[in-house]
Amino acid sequence: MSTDERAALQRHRLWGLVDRLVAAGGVQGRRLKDAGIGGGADVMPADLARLPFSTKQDLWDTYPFGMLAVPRDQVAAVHGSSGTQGRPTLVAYTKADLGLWAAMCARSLSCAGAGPGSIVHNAYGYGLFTGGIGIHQGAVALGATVVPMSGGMTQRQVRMLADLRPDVLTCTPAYALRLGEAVAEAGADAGSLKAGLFGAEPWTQELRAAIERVLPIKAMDIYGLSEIIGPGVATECLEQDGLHVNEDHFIVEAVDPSTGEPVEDGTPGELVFTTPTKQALPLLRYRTGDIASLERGECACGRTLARMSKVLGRADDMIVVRGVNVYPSEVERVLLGSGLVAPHYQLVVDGRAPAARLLVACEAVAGDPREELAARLHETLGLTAEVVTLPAGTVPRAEVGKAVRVVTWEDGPAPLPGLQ
Ligand code: DLL
Repeated sequence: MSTDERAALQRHRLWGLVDRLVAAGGVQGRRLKDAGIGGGADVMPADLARLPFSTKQDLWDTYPFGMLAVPRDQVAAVHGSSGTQGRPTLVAYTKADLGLWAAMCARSLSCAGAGPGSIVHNAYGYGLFTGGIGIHQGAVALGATVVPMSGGMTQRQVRMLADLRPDVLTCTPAYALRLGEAVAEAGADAGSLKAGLFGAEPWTQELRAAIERVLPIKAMDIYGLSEIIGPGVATECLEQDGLHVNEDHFIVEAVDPSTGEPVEDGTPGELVFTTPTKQALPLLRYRTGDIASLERGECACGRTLARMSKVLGRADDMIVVRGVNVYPSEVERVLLGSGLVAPHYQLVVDGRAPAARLLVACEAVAGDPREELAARLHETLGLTAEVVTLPAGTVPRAEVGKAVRVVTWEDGPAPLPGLQ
């Protein structure tokens, strides 16, 4: 679709969304009225940046069903995320929303080269988490064959990879790495795989290279969040040059996280999404907390959709050590880029002493890389950290769910054996 055509579609859909929110009369409708907007006709596309935001706090305040824009009996499914801060975030879908979600995940799979008849080995967790069921429905909508593995039981996954000879692997990037290792350990064959669609957690180009070394695939990034729909909000194509945002259904902006003002294309900002076509839980300018930059302009694949960079980190994942702000993915880039350690790591914030210490736990591939890595972390990130090398295979691998990159050590035993 040309960008002009899409802009017209977005405008039309945005008006409809504003009408529905005002009519539903919930927190978002009230905010619109307070801003002097009585309906869609009052909104010009350029006005998007002055419409009110919505946040995760709104979902928590109205938990579980307070932000529904349809009667409760039209809700066909609920999903959500367990939430790192211990509070669940629940989202609702009508039948039409489930259809939209399947179509978006089908698009993502086809972006990665899958098509009717492809076999998709789906190792995202099934359940409330959107990864498993979202990709599953997308594969079915595409006319592919889905193998609903869910996470964990790695030996069985290795067996299925060899027996069913899938074309596409879908799971978290950390689990892709674990599976790749397990295939090698078992001397098994994963040679049928051509592509992987990995997301649900931040991962760097360096981790991509590590995955592509252990599995015979092109590793693509897929992004999404439950509040917006789940996986299928944005995906890389085979060019691996940014994630195409499905802008006809998810209007994207990047804003300065502290002021909320738009940032220029190419500048990292907090991603903000508007969902003009969702029914059960339509969101206006939802603040994701995810930091990435946007690019407009056609991709070599021919798609005209805006592209987002890989997510640099979540605003609330940032660690502050002695005044230096770092995202775990920046540490990942230094560690994996060095070639001195295996691609598994965990950061331990030791809060037992008054001045927090940062320990970087990893596994050396040869020799003792501790001094060298500490110097590189200091040089590249300005970060003072103690690098700790653990025996091969002992840094925790994520078998189920999202990789835990940062743990805190308050009182009690060390979170990883061998730390002091
Ligand atoms: O993680 C949806 C998903 C499932 C996306 C499978 C991709 C694949 P939530 O559990 O609600 O939904 O978590 C959403 O995860 O705000 C980001 O912080 C992070 N995230 C998701 N995808 C990526 C990615 C699913 N590709 C939160 N890169 C989001 C970096 C990601 N972070």
